[in-house]
Amino acid sequence: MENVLRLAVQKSGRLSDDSLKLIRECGISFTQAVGKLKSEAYNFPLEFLFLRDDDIPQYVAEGIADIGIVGENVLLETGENVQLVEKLGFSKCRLAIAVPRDFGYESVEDLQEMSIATSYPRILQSFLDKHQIQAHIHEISGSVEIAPSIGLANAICDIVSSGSTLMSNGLKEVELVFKSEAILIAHPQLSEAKTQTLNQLQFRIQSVNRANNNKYILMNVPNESIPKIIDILPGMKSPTVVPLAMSGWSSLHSVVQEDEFWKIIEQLRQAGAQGILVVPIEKMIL
Ligand code: PRT
Ligand code: ZN
Repeated sequence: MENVLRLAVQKSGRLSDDSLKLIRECGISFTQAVGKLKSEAYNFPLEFLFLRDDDIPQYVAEGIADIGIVGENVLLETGENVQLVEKLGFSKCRLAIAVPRDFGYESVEDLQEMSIATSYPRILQSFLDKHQIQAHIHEISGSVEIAPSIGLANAICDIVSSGSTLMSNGLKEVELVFKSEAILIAHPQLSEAKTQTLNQLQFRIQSVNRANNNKYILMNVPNESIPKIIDILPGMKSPTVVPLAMSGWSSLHSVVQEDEFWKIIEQLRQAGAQGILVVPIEKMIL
């Protein structure tokens, strides 16, 4: 079928579970047989190719896969010509430079003439060029964090998430090079039929991600406090206000972003809101 999109996802690793979870949350059903390289969806024009993450940008650039889910760090490092369709909000991490904890690091100038071990030589080189630093890049494919302790390099440039790997190897983070998250990429010249399927998929992904980032909130409010509460609720111009059986009180319904919710909860209580309920949203269509 000419409208079937072939999606490249990581076979097994940090991106795999969240990538497949997102596809399932989009209402797309499939089975993944152990050890199999390919699979197809039952109820959406989508096929899967399970690959190593490093190969995904090239497969998509060459059109062997139409779309792919990969870390932005991997795309940038490979430099392949693909289209960035959507940031997906999971597998967030950063590429950072770290030095031994007792190194008296003051500024990026301290990297001058250093030897830096990394699996991301291209991204590191462009960071060094931007800051006019001459350093020696030592490319290694794994266990970058042990390079300083075995005398292979003075510093490293590696992916950091919680920071505990750096800490347990006696290193400290000194420069942020690049912030990354999982992204959906596409071949730059998809056919009309495949572009339509991609638009449908992207619409579903956006609805799922929006829902995951927002909560439905309900609270009981004395009528005289309604204007104050509406002021506190970010971005909502007209929340739903429903009268309660008890006179002088209303139930107020609104949608708030989860990270904002924790900032405003205390203000809502102080303004007189009671019985606050926070409910997950399954899909959110704008
Ligand atoms: O086998 P394959 O080649 O497919 O997988 P891989 O081993 O190359 O990649 P994988 O599965 O480890 O990571 C896939 C993607 O997840 C990366 O390209 C990043 O976009 C993203 N990601 C998110 C991470 C991390 N978080 C992460 N913490 N990738 C790697 N790490 C490693 C990092 O290299 C370091 O060793 O975890 C360690 C640091 O973690 P903290 O939490 O101790 O700071
Ligand atoms: Zn890899």
